[in-house]
Amino acid sequence: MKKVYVALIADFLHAGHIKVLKKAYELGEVIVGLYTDKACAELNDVPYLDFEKRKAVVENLRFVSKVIPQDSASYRKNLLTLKPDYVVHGDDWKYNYKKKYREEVINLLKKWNGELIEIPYSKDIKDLKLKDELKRIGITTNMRLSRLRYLLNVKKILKIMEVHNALSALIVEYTKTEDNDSFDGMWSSSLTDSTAKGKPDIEAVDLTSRLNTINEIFEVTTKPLIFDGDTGGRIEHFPYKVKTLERIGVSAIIIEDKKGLKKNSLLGTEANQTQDSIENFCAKIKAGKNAQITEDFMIIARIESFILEKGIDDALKRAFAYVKAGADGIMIHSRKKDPDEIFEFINRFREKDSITPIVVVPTSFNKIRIDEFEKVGVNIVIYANHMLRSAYPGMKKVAEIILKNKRSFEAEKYCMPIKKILDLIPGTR
Ligand code: SPV
Ligand code: MG
Repeated sequence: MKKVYVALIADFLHAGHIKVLKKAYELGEVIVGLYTDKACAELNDVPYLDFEKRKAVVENLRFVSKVIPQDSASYRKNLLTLKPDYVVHGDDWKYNYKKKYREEVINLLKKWNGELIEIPYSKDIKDLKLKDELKRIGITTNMRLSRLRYLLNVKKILKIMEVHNALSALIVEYTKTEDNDSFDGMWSSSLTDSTAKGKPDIEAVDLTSRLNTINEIFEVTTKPLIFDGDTGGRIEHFPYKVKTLERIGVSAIIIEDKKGLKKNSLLGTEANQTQDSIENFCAKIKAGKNAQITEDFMIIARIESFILEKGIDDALKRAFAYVKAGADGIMIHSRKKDPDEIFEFINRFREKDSITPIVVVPTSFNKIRIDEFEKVGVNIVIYANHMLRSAYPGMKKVAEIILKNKRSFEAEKYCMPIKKILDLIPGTR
């Protein structure tokens, strides 16, 4: 009996998979290398069903004789162990981001005269299309809520992008690079949600209004969302906030250790802002954690010591106290261009705590790449205001041009063609 190897994610089993497995079965005994959740993450294709759930389905298919884990996007380890006579795959990987793994498979198979068999993939069974369909159908509240923790478990670092309305969120939902990279989730920023509503970032936009924005975003997207909870408000009110956010499917709230009238952190000491005591802030974290109704919701504590120039020892002392009080993550903020204080904090925090997720918001220290953050142990990077800041300069310019020219012709080149605007919205055509 010949040995046949097929690697699968099998999040949504479809006719394409069956076609591949059927061909493999005709060739011999089929061993499926099922990508582990981490291997899927390497392919930027984190499944909705975890490994065990996917395994339960695949191992019961009649074409499959055995399922083993493939713990990397590369086939190398499993192929060297099994030395199969055949590897079977859809021919779509000749052209897409999996090309490099295909080349590796071909070279490995040469070592024992194995053969790669490729099955033509018809357009209508392309994975991508199925996933777009799923996005159109939507996602359940629980699935969206729990997805942030799941992503934190399977990916080394998450990229979160600011959204302030449904259209900006659609852009975040669908933007993808050639190697299948995309944003992992969304940030509901207090700064940009307030600004989009024409109000200052001082907790003047109330929770109901913030929730309206989020509901509109959730209607058209599937990615998880982190909520900028400002100071969290009064300790007595905070438990209600947590429950409300959970109920609509928000994955996490970040609260900052300031008190009184909050002003935006990027104003620093220019604004009159005060930091809460460690004791009070820990009590707020605890009140939130006690109120939570799901296991997956996260309360992340944001430290403002650098913003208020209180130094690294204060920041670290607060970080450890907040984790002890139950915080599910620590966000350390800075408004300096030079990232030294941020990196020193991360290194010193990681010496004592290798588990608690660290969040950074590199608005000022914007030259640091995602891989550099990953190397030092950051888990979440939030691009906190870029969708809003990139959208409005264009609007301002066009408003001025139309007034000056007394017609819109001159402004046309700064506007997106109507057809392209329509293409931003799935289901328009
Ligand atoms: C926000 O986006 O509202 C934030 C981050 O809180 S910052 O503006 O840098 O304070
Ligand atoms: Mg904010």
